[in-house]
Amino acid sequence: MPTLSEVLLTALKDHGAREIFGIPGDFALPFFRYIESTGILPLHCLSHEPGVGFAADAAARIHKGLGVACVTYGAGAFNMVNPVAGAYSEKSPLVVISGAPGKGEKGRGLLLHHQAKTIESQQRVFEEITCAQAILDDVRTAPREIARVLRACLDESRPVYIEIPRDMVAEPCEPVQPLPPRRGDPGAARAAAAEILDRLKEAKKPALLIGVEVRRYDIEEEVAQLARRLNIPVATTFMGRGLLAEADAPLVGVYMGMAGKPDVSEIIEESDGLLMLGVILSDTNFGVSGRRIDLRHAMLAADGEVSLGYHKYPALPLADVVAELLAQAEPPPAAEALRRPQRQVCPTGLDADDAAVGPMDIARAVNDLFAASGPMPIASDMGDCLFTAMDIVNTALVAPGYYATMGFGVPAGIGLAAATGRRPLILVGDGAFQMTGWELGNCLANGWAPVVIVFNNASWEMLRTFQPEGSYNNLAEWRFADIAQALGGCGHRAAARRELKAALDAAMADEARFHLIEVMLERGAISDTLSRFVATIKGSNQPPRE
Ligand code: TPP
Repeated sequence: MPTLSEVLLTALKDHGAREIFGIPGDFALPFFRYIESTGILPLHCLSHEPGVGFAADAAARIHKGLGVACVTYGAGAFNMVNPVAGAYSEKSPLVVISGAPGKGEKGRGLLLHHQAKTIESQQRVFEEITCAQAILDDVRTAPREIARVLRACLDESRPVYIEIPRDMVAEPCEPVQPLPPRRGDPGAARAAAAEILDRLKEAKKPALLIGVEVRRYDIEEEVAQLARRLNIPVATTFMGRGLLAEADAPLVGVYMGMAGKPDVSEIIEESDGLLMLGVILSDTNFGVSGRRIDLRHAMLAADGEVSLGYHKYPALPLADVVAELLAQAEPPPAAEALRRPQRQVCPTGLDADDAAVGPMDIARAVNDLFAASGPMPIASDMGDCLFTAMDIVNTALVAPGYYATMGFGVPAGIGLAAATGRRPLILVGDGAFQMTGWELGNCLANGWAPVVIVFNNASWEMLRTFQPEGSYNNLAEWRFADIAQALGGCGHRAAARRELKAALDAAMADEARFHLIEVMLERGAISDTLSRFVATIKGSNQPPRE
């Protein structure tokens, strides 16, 4: 009979996991030995648990399946609370596996090292930010527990928590029988789809707004097909940027309300039949709309239910609704011209001169690069780099667009490299790089060679835009390019546009190691999108007028 460790690893693989990111500790070492000796899934060790969590989250996002982060009890797992909270809020199916004290070690009357308050404190903390939990302390129930938790992870597209006591890893255990995906009532799906299609038919200006769940449930192709069949314009939310990047769909761009492009805002805000698929109703996706969308009249399929105006169809998974919409939607009449909305026009043609680089020059340079060498998947941190990414041509993008944690970019780029085998582009501010940039030191040994653009404005610039007077927003000028070589990569400092172009060319010519391009930006030089975003947020945060 296999061991509990082998059973867990095989179940992870059967549920779509492709690799494990981790950092061991004594409570996790016995399980790590099994990860390595069985070779069921490759293991990538990083340097700090936040990096582990972000990398596994990004892998889950790009795989459209499970990401796995494996850590030790207490000091390791608590270090990962922030990335797991982010994955929960942004609906990323991340499996947290934590080693734990052995069953025989509990109840000795001694406090165990890494214990915060009680032995169960860690589990209780993670209960708040995961959708299902299991403690594998009984081999008779373990296969069912593993099946339940992994099914929930995929069905809800949220993190789950598995704790494995260190004296259980070698126990013989029956294999896991995977559970079927959760389905909705077919009658409810038919009725909801019929009602949605009726409303769309009645509308003079129907439109589709799509969000991250479309990728999480792997239905991008179906949604693209639906948009073509309905022949209506599609926008993505801020968080959904990158969706339908490779699909043939009437995509108009990213909806960001008053902070976005006016033509896209008009299509969404003036629609009298707005269908939102897999959209998270967050302030970054919607607050910037200045409440110009009347959510009471919009149609929303997300979070496992469908809301149509004042009534709901509960327990209806997004994939079921989309499948039924596709089954019922009639193709547009032959006479109707197929909508080919103009895709977003992104800035190109960097002048490689001696002028100082601004954020929009970075977008321009990257667009030129993608036009010449093909697009790369992008991992972006929070900060102006993410707003700049809105002017980069639509390509696969992972970013904390709603939860907005810093520190995501570099480890998420590593997650993309490990998960896809492709070379990613990482966009990161200097403040965020200070948090997790060291993880680049793990690239050489693993064969990852990201191209990293650090937006170095010696500042927490996003915060400065909200509160310009605070001197605490000034950062010291770290010389990031200089550390690249010591970490096994190659560094470039670019203050002039000519230097930026040369650095990108050098990075593309060398795929053997990571390239860190430190772009020197003036404090206060921000992207067009960030300046609109800040103006909008500042406006909407004003106290209501009497
Ligand atoms: N800590 C975390 C983990 N996440 C956060 N979002 C913040 C603090 C608050 N915060 C939001 S933006 C920001 C801070 C501190 C500054 C970001 O600075 P940088 O990465 O240099 O990007 P820039 O704003 O300069 O573009």
